[in-house]
Amino acid sequence: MVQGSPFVVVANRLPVDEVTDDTPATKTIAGRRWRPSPGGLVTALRPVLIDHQGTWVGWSGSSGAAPAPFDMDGFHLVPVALSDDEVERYYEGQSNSTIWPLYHDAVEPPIYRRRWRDAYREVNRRYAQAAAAVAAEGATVWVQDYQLQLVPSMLREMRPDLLIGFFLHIPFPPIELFMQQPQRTEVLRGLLGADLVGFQQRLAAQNFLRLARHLLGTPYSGNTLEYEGRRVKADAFPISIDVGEMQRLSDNPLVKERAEQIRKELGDPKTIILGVDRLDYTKGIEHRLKAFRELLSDGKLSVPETVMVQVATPSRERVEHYQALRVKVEREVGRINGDYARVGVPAVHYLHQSYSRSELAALYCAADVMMVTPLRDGMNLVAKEYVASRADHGGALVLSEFAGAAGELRQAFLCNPHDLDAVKEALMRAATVDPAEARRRMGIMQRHLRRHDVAAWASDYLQSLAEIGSSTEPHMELKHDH
Ligand code: ADQ
Repeated sequence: MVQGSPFVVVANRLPVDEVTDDTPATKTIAGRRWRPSPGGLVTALRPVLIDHQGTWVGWSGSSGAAPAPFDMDGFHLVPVALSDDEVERYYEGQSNSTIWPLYHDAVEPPIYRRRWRDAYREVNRRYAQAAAAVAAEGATVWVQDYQLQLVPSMLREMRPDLLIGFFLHIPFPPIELFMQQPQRTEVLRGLLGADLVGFQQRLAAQNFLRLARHLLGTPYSGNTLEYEGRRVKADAFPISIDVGEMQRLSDNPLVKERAEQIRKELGDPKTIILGVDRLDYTKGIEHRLKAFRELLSDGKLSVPETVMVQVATPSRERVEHYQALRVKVEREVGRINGDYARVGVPAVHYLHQSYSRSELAALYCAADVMMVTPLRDGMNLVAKEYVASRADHGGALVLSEFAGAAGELRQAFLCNPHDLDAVKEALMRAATVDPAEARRRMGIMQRHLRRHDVAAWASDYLQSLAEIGSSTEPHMELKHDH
């Protein structure tokens, strides 16, 4: 363990999973096995972490005593301990039953509990302490996401020498919604501890600047505000995916073969409609299923010419809202299949499972229409993965206007997911689009993604943070030229 990292990432989770089997690429430390967990964030940050003896601070995923810090994949990992009670109150409670729904337009009512807020504060302090202990003098610390909104100010208090960034992966709500939060001033002050607060969209950065003026009377000009004698910048940095990985996967002959096999297994339909989401009420899965059912009932679509595949990855299964959603989605799937399936020919294939990257790529390659219709979403990486995997320029994307991705993927078939008729219309337009027009749209979106991948995202953010650093205290220089 190197003392004093010049670059520290702080996130709820470490980019590793504990495994019990003998899977390859695992590392055993003190009798426990770890495997790197794939993800855009770690892919983008790995080169920066490796170049700068970086450290990642986060929870290991299992409750109880934290494992000792260890090295993996070329950088250091510092596990933070969470007890069962803290997992329930900080993670399932305050993070995923209060903040998550509130920041997603309150599409489910947020639940407010004092004991959750207390745990959130205590746990945020623990992450801040871990980062403060490991960061070198003048280091850059990048805090990630809604679970850790108090970390920037706590960290600044402990270590005023640090350059602190924060990035919010989910939407930032308008003032009227944010003001519901009993912890509102504390959260805002927490975020203002950062030098740069990054959001997925410009509108979110605007919401933040306006909120600071409204709640604390903090003046701002452009996207910079003055707070306690410091400058804090709020800006948009739309996150992206590892475009190269997705293209390589979809070019792989085994993936191509698997895509064909999927088509066959589905009965060689004319149109395959695909949805891939975490099973989350923000993703609009129920609305999408209803739109499909109505189109079958209107006679505009029929089985077996058209089939739908809905992958709904298990998620936050101990949280009440998620349990209720699962029941509703499965009831809707049952209803559609009850009315429109035949023996051996389901109308909807519903898969409540996780898949490998290559199986996901094969599904994307097999899908004629991809439905990404969240009611609200910070970005939505699935939409970008689908586009990146269609180097053949085939397929059509139906995309919600309420996904951050809609700000970039303008050639998708955009729709308002709250308006069932609009979802049906967009689905029909995508299913019946002229192939030349579909290719033109996909080509433009592909070109956009090639220039805006996740490495460019990380580099833009860190560049912007470094510029703030060089105009204030002397901070350690961080190169980010990948
Ligand atoms: P999420 O809400 O989790 O992310 P999303 O951006 O779509 O949503 O990312 C999901 C990821 O999980 C994708 O990379 C996808 O491939 C993967 N995945 C989905 N189903 C899977 C399955 N069955 N098996 C394996 N992998 C699966 C949050 C915000 C988003 C924001 C991201 C990144 O809610 O708005 O885009 O963070 O900032």
